[in-house]
Amino acid sequence: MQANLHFFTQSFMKKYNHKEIEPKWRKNWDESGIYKTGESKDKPKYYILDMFPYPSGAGLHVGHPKGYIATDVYGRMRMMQGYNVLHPMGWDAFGLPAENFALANKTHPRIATEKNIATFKKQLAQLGFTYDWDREINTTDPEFYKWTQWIFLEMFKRGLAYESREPINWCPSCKTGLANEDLENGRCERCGSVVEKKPMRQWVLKITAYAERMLNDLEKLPDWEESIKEMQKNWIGKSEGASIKFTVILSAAERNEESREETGSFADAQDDVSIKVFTTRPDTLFGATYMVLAPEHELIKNYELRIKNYGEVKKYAEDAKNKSEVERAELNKEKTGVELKGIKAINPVNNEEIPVFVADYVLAGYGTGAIMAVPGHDERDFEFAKKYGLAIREVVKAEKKNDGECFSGEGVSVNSGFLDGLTTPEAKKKMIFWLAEKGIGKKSVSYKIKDWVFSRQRYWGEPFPLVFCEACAEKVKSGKYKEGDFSQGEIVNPGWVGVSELPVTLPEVEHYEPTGTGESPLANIGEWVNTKCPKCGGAAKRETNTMPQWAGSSWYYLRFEDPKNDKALVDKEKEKYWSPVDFYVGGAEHATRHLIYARFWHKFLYDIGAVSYDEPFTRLQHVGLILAEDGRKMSKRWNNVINPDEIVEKYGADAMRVYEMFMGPFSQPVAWNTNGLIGARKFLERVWKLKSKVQNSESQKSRIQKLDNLLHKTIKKVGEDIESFKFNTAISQMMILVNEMTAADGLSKEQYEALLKILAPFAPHLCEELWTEVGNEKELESIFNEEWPKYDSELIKDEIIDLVIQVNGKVRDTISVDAEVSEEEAKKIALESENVKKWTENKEVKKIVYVKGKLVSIVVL
Ligand code: ANZ
Ligand code: ZN
Repeated sequence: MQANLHFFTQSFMKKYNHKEIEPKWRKNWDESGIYKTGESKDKPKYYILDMFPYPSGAGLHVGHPKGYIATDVYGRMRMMQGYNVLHPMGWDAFGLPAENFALANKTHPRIATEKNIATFKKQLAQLGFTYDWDREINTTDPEFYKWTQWIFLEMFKRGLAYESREPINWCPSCKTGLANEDLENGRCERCGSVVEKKPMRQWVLKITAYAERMLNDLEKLPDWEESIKEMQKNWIGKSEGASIKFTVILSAAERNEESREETGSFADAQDDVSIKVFTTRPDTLFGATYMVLAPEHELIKNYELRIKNYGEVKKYAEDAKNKSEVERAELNKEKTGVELKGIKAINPVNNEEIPVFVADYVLAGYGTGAIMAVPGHDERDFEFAKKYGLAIREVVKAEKKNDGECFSGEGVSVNSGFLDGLTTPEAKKKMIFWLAEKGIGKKSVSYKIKDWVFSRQRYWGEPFPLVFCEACAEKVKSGKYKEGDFSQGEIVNPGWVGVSELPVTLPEVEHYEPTGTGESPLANIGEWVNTKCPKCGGAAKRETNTMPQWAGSSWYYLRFEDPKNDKALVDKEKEKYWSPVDFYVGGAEHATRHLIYARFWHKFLYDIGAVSYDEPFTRLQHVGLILAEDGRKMSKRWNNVINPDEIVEKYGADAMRVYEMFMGPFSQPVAWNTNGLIGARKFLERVWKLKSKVQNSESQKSRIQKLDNLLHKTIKKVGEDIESFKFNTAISQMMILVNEMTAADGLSKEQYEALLKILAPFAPHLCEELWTEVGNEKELESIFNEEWPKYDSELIKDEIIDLVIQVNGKVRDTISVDAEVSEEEAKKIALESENVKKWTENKEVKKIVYVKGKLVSIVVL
């Protein structure tokens, strides 16, 4: 009999075999369509989104899916909580990475991209995600980029896109212009080359028109991480101050010279020559003892004849152009510069003649590209003045300051005439008032963010829906047209005409390598370039630059709400139902790139009535990197990449999912560790084995009930921890529960099922399997159709607690008492303790304090 029973249990104790379970359940989910998302009005919606990947040739490594697993866990919990969950996936497939890969592998970017997408999709599929693939999108699909072009055109129509020839960042290796957001410490973010400044024709989007709103509306985002909001604030970089005009004159020596030659004064020859500066400290104007121009400042070029040492100045300016902006702005670097001999500026507040320098610590792209230097109160000016022996004047009194140091804080104005005695904020106001009265200055705001350089000289991007027409250019320039003939964009950019028939598809080319001449390879395809002007029917040429990689990703999240719509980028009703994205998860590196661009486009779409909310993402969470076992970034270069396919094959997708969520706090970087993965696998095996403990016999009931306290505590904690993305502590709590369950004599079916339900978001395949094994084997049933378990607040109360008793701050006893003990009772118990009595006998009790559930503190004299 005994032997028989043994045999019986053995045969029922199938081993946990992920290779059998996992594909089976994925097939089952596909067939039941459990993850298909509709707009069911009877349920609350929840839109959870991963930042979609660009499908690189290398495929996924184990770090990539970390965020996807997290959103999957969260989304599954929301499903079980009764939400209609949208959790989609797609491909950000245009742009340099895809194109560089294609070039290196000598394949057309489209073919390479298709292949890469297939690989990514296969790899993602085996991790058991809830993605509804009916909603898959791909930014390189003409049906998708039609709407990217449409948005651009709407911006163009309203004058928010303009053609510019300003020097921009140029990557000599990627052979394309770049936006500021594409740089990392002055280098190309993609290839690491030092970026040059190069004047180029390009399209620019007026993101600065939205700077103020993007800044202010950060306040509408309480569920964004503070650190990311702070990065956006700094990137937008709003400074308030004043702009001030300084008149430029000939230096005294030159003036004498000129009057002798009777050639007239500088001012006669050049009316109103002045330098405009932006300053955040107008209160320090009395301390401005010299001025500095950026090497690119136009006054330098324009006054070649007036600058006595022009050769030296020019050489300095040329050299400066080879330095990166970061290098130039470096606070600690040795300051250099050259005085512009022959001219001076006049400080308007005291009429002093002050020298003018060119120096590379002043940047062309910020403020006005010129500064008033106040060496007494600006660190960089201070260093410069010491080096060149320029006057340093104290005009702000610090409360405490060491001699011979520069004070850049706020204080009280001194040596400043009508400002003396005023605090810095008062003095700023008064000075701005004075400047405005004289007509030489006014309140001014400056932003660090620059308009978005939006064209690339590459093949693999969205074509611009624009043509250039000479005839229309003439009409616009001559002004001989009726109102309504041209849009604002067409007037701002004479000759450029919008193509309203979309999409403008990317033509096939034979050579898609960048030309390097500043023209995209599209420029070589005559039959595509030469076209008809949609406005006047005359001969026209297409724009041959393409859009940057960030274009499609600036609005893709809207398309998931209605991916197949060919009438609009998103249907109004569907948008109202799904938007905004409730939870957005992705890499922190996007804080000042994608997330800035997307907020900008979204606000624009809001303004033109295309969407109904003015912020796209309600909650935002960044993912901490998974590093290689050696603690370095996973990279082919270090040969330390771990491929998820091998992990899934050997340990199973569920083990990998549990492990990645257990590795450490979600937002922190953490190194991969195979032992940890094995630990996760063992945990799942214990859950598997627990099945054999499930019993229903009445006689076991009381013992089984002892588990309920821990079970309900675990239900509570797991729910709360998933909510706040603390997956690691959720899992460790489940491990504690599983240990207790393993040690217990038995376990009820309800208890086991509750465990399966809260573990299911992490280990979906395993839990589905066990769920049917314990008797829920209806066809196409799923644990994810079950309700998320609720905890019983009565059951989570601790019955007995340890009450600590202190006398004059020292612990004298610890007593086990009922958790619900009253204050009066607790005090009584404390005073009656023998250990306590020793310290209170013959003393006067001054005070007794009870801290609920923890402590009685007695003070005696
Ligand atoms: C006079 C002054 C006195 C300044 C003083 C500061 C302190 P933020 O806060 O970053 O906006 N500045 C203006 N344009 C510049 C440029 N193109 N390149 C380098 N520096 C520039 O910085 C504003 C301050 O940076 C401005 O205020 C100006 O120096 C300098 F006690 O003007 B200040
Ligand atoms: Zn035309």
